[in-house]
This record gives sequence, structure tokens and C-alpha cells, in this order.
Amino acid sequence: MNVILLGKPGSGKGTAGIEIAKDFNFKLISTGDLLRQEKSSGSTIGKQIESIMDRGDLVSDDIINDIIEQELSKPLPIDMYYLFDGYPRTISQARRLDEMLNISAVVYFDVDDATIAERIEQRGKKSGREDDQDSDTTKCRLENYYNDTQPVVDLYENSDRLYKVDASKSAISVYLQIKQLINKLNKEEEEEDNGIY
Ligand code: B4P
Repeated sequence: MNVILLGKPGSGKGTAGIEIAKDFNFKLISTGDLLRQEKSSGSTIGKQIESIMDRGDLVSDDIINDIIEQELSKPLPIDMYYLFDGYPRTISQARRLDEMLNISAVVYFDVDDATIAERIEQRGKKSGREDDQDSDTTKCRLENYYNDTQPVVDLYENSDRLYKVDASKSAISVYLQIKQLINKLNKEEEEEDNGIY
């Protein structure tokens, strides 16, 4: 079962993703991490995306789709599935992903904007991430979320693949909610495979 973690910037996708990937033996693909690696490598693409990311804008779909295609072309053990963190963030990315893979579940991190702003401000003090450093950049990231990513949430909700978790709770609580959800979905899938339904 391939799973997506979807939500506003700073909603906790990365934090939960690391633990969930370990527990369920997922291959974790975080586009944010891959882009930050590209940026710090100083490559041509890294230079292209640096200022876009620092001001809180989304990197182009072409670059993201190339990065994802490269990741998906790497061999994956037969019993392993993907956990996507921060991808897809636009309708075009979501459509491309649906062409490449079967996505059974999308975990939506439900949290209000004020909590997001507070978390990003706190992270900015430690992370040194350019995009966490001021409230205007956070505002821009949230605007991009409403313009580009909210339609992706609607797309998955309309195709009955969206499962909400209360992401305003503590990191451990969010992690446990997702763990419980994936266990339940795995069990349902198993029962379906065994013809119980
Ligand atoms: P990402 O790296 O995906 O960053 P994010 O959305 O800010 O973080 P996330 O939701 O993972 O929050 P985190 O767990 O860290 O993206 C960065 C940039 O890359 C984007 O702005 C864009 O430019 C580019 N990009 C990435 N993917 C792209 C795509 N597909 N298309 C185009 N561009 C793309 O948590 C945030 C903070 O809150 C942390 O400090 C954490 O400790 C804290 N926290 C987490 N959960 C908590 C909880 N439950 N309670 C309290 N604090 C919590």
C-alpha cells in the first residue's frame, strides 16, 4: 500500500513520516529533503531552486516530476511500498503520480494556520532554514498551499482516499493516529485479499 502524507507547510509531515516509515518498512520519499540536498550540492538544478525555496514558493512541476521519476526508477524490494512526504503538492503532480503508481491512502494533517505559524517560527530558531525565518515567507507558503495544494486535498477526498488526522495534537499523538490508521487499512486490505468482504 503506497501512502501520501499531505498537509500545510509545517503541519508535521516530515516529523511523523520518519517514524512511520521505520515502523512499516516504507521507502520514504520527502521532496523537501531531496530538494534541500540538491540545493546544498550546488548543482545547476540546486542553483535554480535556491531562491524559489527560500522565498517559500513551490519548485516547478517539471523539476519535481523528474526527481520523483528518478526515485521511482530505483529498485524496491517486492514487499516494500512508498511513503510520500510533501508530494504531490499540485494537481499536475497528483495526476502524474496516479499514472505511475496506485495510491491507496492519503493522510491529511488537519491543523489551523496559527499553529502552523507558531511551529514554523520555533523551527526557524533551530533549523537555520531560510524559508522558516520570517512571517512573510510563512504567509507566502500558506497562500501557495491554499492555491495549489488544497485542490489536491479535494481531489483525494472526492476519490475516497483521504483520511484526516488531528495534527494540532502532540507529535507522538499524531504518529499514533497514523499508525492506527495504517494498521486498520492493512487489515482491511488483507481481509479483502482473503475474500472476507
Ligand atoms: P517541506 O520540506 O515539505 O517542508 P514543510 O512543509 O515545511 O514541513 P513539514 O510538514 O514536513 O513539517 P515538519 O514535520 O518539519 O517543503 C519545503 C519546501 O520545499 C517547500 O516550501 C517548497 O519550496 C519545496 N517543495 C517540497 N516539495 C515540493 C513539491 N512537491 N512541489 C513543489 N515544491 C516542493 O514540522 C514543522 C515543525 O513543527 C518542526 O519544527 C517540528 O518539530 C514541529 N512539529 C511537528 N509536528 C508537531 C506536533 N504534532 N506538535 C508540535 N510540534 C510539531
